[in-house]
Formats: sequence, C-alpha cells, structure tokens
Amino acid sequence: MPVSVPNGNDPIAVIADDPRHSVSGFTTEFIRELHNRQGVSLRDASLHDKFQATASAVRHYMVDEWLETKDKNAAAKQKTVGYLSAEYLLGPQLDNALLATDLTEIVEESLAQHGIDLAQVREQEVEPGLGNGGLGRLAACFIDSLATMDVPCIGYGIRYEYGIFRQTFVDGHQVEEADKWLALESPWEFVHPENAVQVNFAGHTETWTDETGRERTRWVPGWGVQGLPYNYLVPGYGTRRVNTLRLWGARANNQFDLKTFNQGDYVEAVRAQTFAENISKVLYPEDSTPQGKELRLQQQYFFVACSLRDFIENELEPGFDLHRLGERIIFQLNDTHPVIAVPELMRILIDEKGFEWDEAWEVTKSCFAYTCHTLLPEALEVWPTELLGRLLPRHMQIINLINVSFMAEVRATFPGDEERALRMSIVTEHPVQSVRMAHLATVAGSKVNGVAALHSQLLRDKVLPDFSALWPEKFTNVTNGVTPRRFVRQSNPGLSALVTSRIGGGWVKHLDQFDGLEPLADDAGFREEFRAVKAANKERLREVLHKRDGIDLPEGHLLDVMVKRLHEYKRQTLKLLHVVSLYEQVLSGKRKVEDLTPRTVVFGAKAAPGYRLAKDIIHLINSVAAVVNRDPRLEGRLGIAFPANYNVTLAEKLIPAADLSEQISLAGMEASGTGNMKFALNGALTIGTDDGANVEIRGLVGDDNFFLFGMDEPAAAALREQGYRPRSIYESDETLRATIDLIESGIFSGGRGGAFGSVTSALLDEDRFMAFADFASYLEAQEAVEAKYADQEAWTRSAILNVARTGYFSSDRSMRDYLDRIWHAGPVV
Ligand code: NTF
Repeated sequence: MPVSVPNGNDPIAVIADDPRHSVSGFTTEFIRELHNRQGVSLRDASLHDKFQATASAVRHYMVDEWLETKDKNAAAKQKTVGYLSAEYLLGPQLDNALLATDLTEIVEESLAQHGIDLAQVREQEVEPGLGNGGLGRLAACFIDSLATMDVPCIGYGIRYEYGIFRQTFVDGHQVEEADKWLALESPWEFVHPENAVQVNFAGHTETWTDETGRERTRWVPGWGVQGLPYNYLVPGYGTRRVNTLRLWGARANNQFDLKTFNQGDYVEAVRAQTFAENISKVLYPEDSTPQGKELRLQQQYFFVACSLRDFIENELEPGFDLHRLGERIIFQLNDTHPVIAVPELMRILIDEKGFEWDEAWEVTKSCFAYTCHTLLPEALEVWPTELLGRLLPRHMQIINLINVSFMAEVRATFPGDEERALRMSIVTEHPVQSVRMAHLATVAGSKVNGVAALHSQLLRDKVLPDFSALWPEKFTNVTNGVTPRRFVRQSNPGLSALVTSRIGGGWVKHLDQFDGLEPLADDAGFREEFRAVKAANKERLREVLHKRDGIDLPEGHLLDVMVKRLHEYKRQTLKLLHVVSLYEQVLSGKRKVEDLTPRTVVFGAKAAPGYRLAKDIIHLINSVAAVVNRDPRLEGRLGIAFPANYNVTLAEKLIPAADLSEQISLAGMEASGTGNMKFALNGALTIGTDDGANVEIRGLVGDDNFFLFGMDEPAAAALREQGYRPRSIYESDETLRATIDLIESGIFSGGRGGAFGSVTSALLDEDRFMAFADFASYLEAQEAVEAKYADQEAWTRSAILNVARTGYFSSDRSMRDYLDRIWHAGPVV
C-alpha cells in the first residue's frame, strides 16, 4: 500500500498508485481469499463462498489504512470520541466498503470476468441487525461521519449473537424468529481473544486501610465473565482514516468449571459457561419502552466495563496521568443504556487508582456527555436499588454517594424546597426504591442534549425542568442527521448520478452543496430527468418486493410510505384509518372510484414481541390489506403493501422509491425521527405533524413543499389538560364514525364483528395519542397531497426543493455540532 502518500485527503491519488486497485489486482485478492479462507476453488465455490471471498478481499484494501490510523492516533495524542451505544444498526457492509475503497466498478468487472454477478453476491449478505430502530441507526450514521471527517472515534457496543428478530406474518399476525446473522459467519470482524477483558458482577464490598492509613473500599465480586473484542472497520469516505467499532462478546472465564467437572457433574459445568455467554446472546427488542430485566442491566454494565477498561489500558500510552483523562476521551452516552459507566469510572479511579472522591468526580464529569432520545416517561430507564445493589454492590454505593453530594448542592441552591429535591434525586422511593438513570446522566454529564430543536426544548421544559433551572448552560440541542454516503450515494445511484452531473460530486462529503440544485427545480428538463430517476427506483423496488415478498406493486401509483417501529405514538392507526376511510367512501358511493388518486400505501414495522396492542395493529393492517387489495370495486386504485421484516437492507430500496413520507406522530412525542430526513433527501414529500425534526424539515423546505396537519405540541397538551374525549369526536365526525364502524362491522375479519376490538376500543375509550383529534386535519392534508400529485410538474418541483434544501440533515453536520459544542474535539490527519 502507498503509505507514502502524505495527505490522505485525495482518495484518487491514494488509489492511483496502488497496483492492487485494478481489475487484475482485485482478482488476485479474490481468488486468494476463495482458496485460503473458504478453501474452495472458483469452480466449486458456492454463492456464499463468493460473497465471503469478495467481502474479505475488499477488506484487504482497508486494513493498511486502519493500522495506519491507529498509529496516527497514538502519535497525535488528541481527544478521542468514545461513542457508547447498546445498539448499532449497521445494515449491509459490502456496498459501504466498496464505496469507501472506490472499488465498485473494479469488483463488478473482476467478478463478471468469472461469470459472477456482483448483484447476486451482494444479496448473500445478512445485515447485522444490532439495533431496534432510529437510535441504533443514528449511532451507525455518526461513526460513518466521524471517520469521514477524520475524527478519532471508537464506537463501543455489544456483539449480540442474535440481533433484532426476523419478522414473519402468519395469517396476518406477527411471528418472531431468531436472527441468526452469524450463522454463516461475518467476514467483517477481527476477533482478539488475547485482548479479553475481565468483567465482574455481584459479591460484596469491604473496607481496608492502605499503606498511608487511608480507609479504602474494595469490591469482592461474586462471579465474572470475559469480554472479547470484535473489531469492525469504519472507513471514512474520501480519506485514509479507518476508525474502529469495537463490539464485545461475552465468554465464560474458564471454559469448564473444573471442580464441578471433577465431581462428575459435566452438564452443570457446561451450564455455567452458557450462563456467562448469555450476556451478549440477544438484543432486547423493546424500542422506546425498556423492560427492567436483570440480563439487560448485565449487558449494559458488561459493555461499558469492557469499554472503559479497554480505553484506559489499551488506548492510552503507559503511564498516562489519569487526572487528565478528559483531555483524551469524551464518552458520549447514547441514551441511558450506558449510564452505568459513570459509577464504573468513579470506581476505577477511586478503588483501583487511589483517587480521592473529589478528584475522581472532576475527572468523571469531564469524560461524559449525555444524549436523551425520548420524551416518553416510560422510556426513561430506572433500576430498582435492590437489583442494582445485588448485581453491582460497589456501584450502588457510589451512586448513593453521588446522590448525597448532589442533594446537598440542590438544597444549597434552593433552600427549603424539599419537593424540588425529591423530584431531582437520583434515587427515588416510588413506586419502589430505584435509580433514575437519566438523572444520574444529567448530574454527571458535562452536557445534555436532545436530538431535534423541539425535543431539546421539551427536554428542558418538561422532562428535566428542574435540572435546566439548576444548570441552564448544560443543556443544548443537536439535531440528528443521516449519512449521505449510505442513504443517498449508495442507495440512490440514479439520483446521485443526476445530481453529480449538475453540481459535481462534492456533496457526498459536503451535503450543503445540495443547495446548488435549487434553481434546477424550475428547469423542466431537469424535472423530467428527476422523475425518470424516481420511476426507475420504483421499478427497482417492484422487483425487490416481488422477489423478497411475492408482493406485486402496481405501476403508476403514488407510493405512500410509512416505515418505522410500530408504536401507538407514531400512529400507524391514523394512516390505516385514512385508507379505510377512502375504502368506505367508495363502498358507500360518497366517492367515485375514478376520483381516487391511484395509491399504494407501504407499511414496514416491527412490534416489540410483548407489545400486545402493537401486534394487534399489525394484524389489523394485514387484514385490511387482504380485503382492500382484492376488492374489484377499487379497480386497483388503492392498495396496501406490508412487506415483513423491514430492515436497513429494505429501507435502502424503499426510501428512494417513495413519493410521500408519512411522519404523523402526535406532536410532542417523536424526539426527532431520522427516516423523515432520509425521505426528504431522496425527493419524497412529507405529510407530517409539527413534531421532532419535522419542524426543522418544514422550516427548511417551506410550507409549499410540505403537508402539515394536526395539532402542535401546545395544542395537544392543552387538549389533554382540558380532558380529551375521543368518543365525542367519533360521535360528531361522520367520516370517522363510518370508518370505525366499517372496521367493527367485521368486513376485515371474515364477517366476525369485534375482531379488532382491542384496537378500536383503545381508540374510542382512550386514544392516548389523539389520532381522532387529528383525523379530520389529516384527511384534509391528504386531499392536498392528491391535488398536488395531479400536477406532476408542481409535485416534482417540490420534490427537487426537498432535496435541495435538506442538506442540513447530513450526520456530518450533526457531528460538527457535537464536536464544537459538546466534545471540543477535532480531526487528526
Ligand atoms: C429514538 N429513541 C427516537 O424515538 C427517535 O425519534 C429518534 O430519531 C431516535 O431515537 C434517534 O435519536 C429511542 O429509540 C429511545 F430508545 F430513546 F426511545
């Protein structure tokens, strides 16, 4: 490799003098991998062998840079971002690696020369689904951006053996299957068993007196496991930097508990091993509503303990003065999941390194910052002190001590305000004595941020108001972003080529350059090309859905897409009520079928396996689809497609094909959303509420290019305050009543009335997220959609303006905001 290239900013220069960077060069690497890694000849290789060999050959092209990056980091001694996240929803890796190494055409040609189709090889990849949804995908976008921006970063997380479950439908019901993503092994990881880290649990603490006569505490653990680091390469785009994603897998300490084994209980001995290895076995599938399960706390502590140990012992030079730790690392807490890292760092500094409490606290505060990703009270994690104290007795002590001095500070600042002190306490007594992890994170973090402007404001005003009164300067906003590499350049090659033909290719790294497209919205020729790209993307999607799901998308329809986790607050039911109301209007003759805008509504959504109502909603969607899609009276003008197992791989095909993006959560509920950004960047128009980042999207694209509906957050709060009665809306709104009545009639359940009673009564009796209140407004906005879609020139103009004006939502911009306002770190080249 041309390590001699002094400045790695020009990938073309780097590549030009690499002899391997040619068709014959790649062929050599590929054949070598087939032989040496897969142990097969080209003649006998299966498609899977070919994928493994392709992937590992492509990885060759990144390894030198990766090693070089490590050396560069060690020499520079600059601050590293330690992104602590329980989830990384990476998506398939091959295309991303091909893009970063600029090998796509070369590999395509090299494989073609041997009769291999890259497209088929690509399909072999099983995506690592190590996340639930937005939070995990955001982490993946962020590490991509940091590498691209030359910033030293280690992503730390868990190598779940089973990622997010595979969703299938049986009679319209969701059925979960284990996600065996490692069954055929991942070609992307480097495991280093020799760098295993010991992690302990349980036991008790005791005090002792050190040589200086100082009273110290030590933790005598009850049991432990080892964390094995699995390194993934995170290549930057257009730079030589390749950062690291380090995921930890649990392994038993001793392969066998020999004592038990010698006593003859072989099975018991092996069982202990299984117990330890369970820690990294499976991703919890709850999105937004965590279950307070002991295994989950084990997972959280497991990965942060490994990560802190790893950074301190392996990433810093020997003898580094830990009093200055905050100059070299900033650990970003991705939601509350890694917050147990706070007492862990305190424990390391005090118990192991002999720091005084105050010194340790100063260092700790400088090393953490906290991102909150939610507004739902039930999503804020709390751990019963009984559980925490049993699993991590020393950490429980430290949390209590942090709380004692924090309470003293609160009481000194607000004398006599005992209620406030109780509200703010890290440890709460109700309903059972528990630790509020968001409070701990806020107390310890140097900064606390929300993920969109509205969310950060609500975080200050409603979720943590007492904290923002105490420390106003601690709170800030960083609006989320998405990586333009994966979500435009890779997933939408047609649009990428079109855009590049007009404004050059700089946008891939500088997405604000999309603003250069603005004048082209008025260029009829460009609009035609833009429409052709959308049409081709729809065609590609038709092929994918046909092959993947046996779904035949009709041609020429408005593609109306709602893809995200199934949750009541996101209001998939509102979308469904719209479809049912259209159907009802046709059945009852209120609307002529030829007046319907031909439209297919695409849903993609997984429900947490224990979330009953969400699963009932999935069943209802599938049941409505089964009837509507077959009713000849609709003349094929209205349909629902609900492909199972929505994931990153499908998103990359679906988003570029969409016309309309559904972002319809109740205002004040969706922290940000990131799908909303991906759709806008790919030229879909949004129908949405004033929620999360929708607010900023609308602000940028303008009211003429966005379909706003529904109550805003203050209106929703006021209505709730006033006493919300969904049934009275049902009674007064004729369209809504006819829609609900049609569902209750049994038409979607083979004549059995009341089959979807759980869904309809949740709406009629409670409607926690006020779908009824926004129903009329939503239908009106959908009429505006139809009117605009009828004028294809106007629609395309708006779509182009969406692309041109949303460059702000690059995760590179998010990273710049974090670097400037929170991390105070920068690039190392
Ligand atoms: C999610 N939060 C939010 O619900 C989304 O609005 C947001 O876009 C993403 O985070 C990324 O910031 C969660 O998944 C969790 F766990 F915090 F509830």
